[in-house]
Amino acid sequence: MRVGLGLYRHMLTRENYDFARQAGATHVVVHLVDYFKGTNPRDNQPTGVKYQPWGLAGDPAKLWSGEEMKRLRSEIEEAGLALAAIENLDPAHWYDILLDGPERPRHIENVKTVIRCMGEAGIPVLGYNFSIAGVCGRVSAPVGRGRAVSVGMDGPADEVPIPRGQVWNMVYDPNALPGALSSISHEELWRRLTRFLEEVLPVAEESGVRLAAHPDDPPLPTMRRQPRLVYQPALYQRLLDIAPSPNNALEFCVGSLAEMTEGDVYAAVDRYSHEGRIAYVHLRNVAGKVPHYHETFIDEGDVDMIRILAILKRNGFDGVVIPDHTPQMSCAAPWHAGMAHTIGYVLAALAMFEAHPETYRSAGDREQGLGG
Ligand SMILES: [Mn+2]
Repeated sequence: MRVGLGLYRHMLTRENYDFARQAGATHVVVHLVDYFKGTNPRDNQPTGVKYQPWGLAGDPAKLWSGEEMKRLRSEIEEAGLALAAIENLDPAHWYDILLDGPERPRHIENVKTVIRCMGEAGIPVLGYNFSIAGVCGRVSAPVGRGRAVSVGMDGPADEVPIPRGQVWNMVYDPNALPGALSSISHEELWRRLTRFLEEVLPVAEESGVRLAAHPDDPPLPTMRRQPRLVYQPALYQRLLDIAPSPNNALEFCVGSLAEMTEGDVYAAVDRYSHEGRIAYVHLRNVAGKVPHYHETFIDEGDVDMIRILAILKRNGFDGVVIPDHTPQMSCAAPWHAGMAHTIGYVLAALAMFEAHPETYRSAGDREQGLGG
């Protein structure tokens, strides 16, 4: 098991690579989507308004290039780290795959090109979130330990429809006509995902890139009058069943799984790490389940994180674990402090496993065979 740090686009600097190493990470996961274009980049998470889009999507005519990826990889390696994954596609490059619109054939080519470039640059994992509404409907409030500002839900979300020109909580067409997206069914969303995987997975296999699906955050059956895909653990299995390929994998988000109203997060970790379907892990603790929950620091909340890490260790998981979001810590660098705190906790657990193997050897025994 390796420990990594996820970095947003505006954080891809030598200073942050050094920070990652100082905190004890050996790997980084990078976001190339700029969520904060036209917004205040000091905010690491959307705050306040529930349905404020993150920002303007990228340039639909300009894909991320192989040169850019190779340059990024060498910068990261020069800093003594490894580039483990790119997390998320830019809505500008694939919105009509999600929406089944007229640009879909071109957008399928876009994704294939991105995957081929990743293969050439030696970047092994592409995290994605097959979601129309995206991460939304949550509120920020000082409800964390020590009045830390944290995100969560305080009841069912208002079903505010998505304006045209937006998808996945970003604006891809600022000049879109007025009006809202029409609702589709869950089966239609699964049909779109299945077509996407059928077309793109062969290229991922040829390129040596694993596609890693993030579950819905927050995991509710619908959001903004659109269906969601993976809002219960059994739906993760449905996604894997579309194709048995090892390149059809998971960006396993412990926090999102723990927020789900059904299933068991330990059983899911055990099953998918045992089966080798986890490309990388988002580690986050939470208190409560949808639609009443909030994100917590790693060492509190409902999930026994030592047990999660012990199951991964026992199953020989050799991928990367990164901190997901954390509550903001009251200091000059709220995001960095939360990341360092989480990484320190994970490193302590891993050191304990090395020194005292009995602390992980029986982990997962209770989970074997339960399924996810
Ligand atoms: Mn996550």
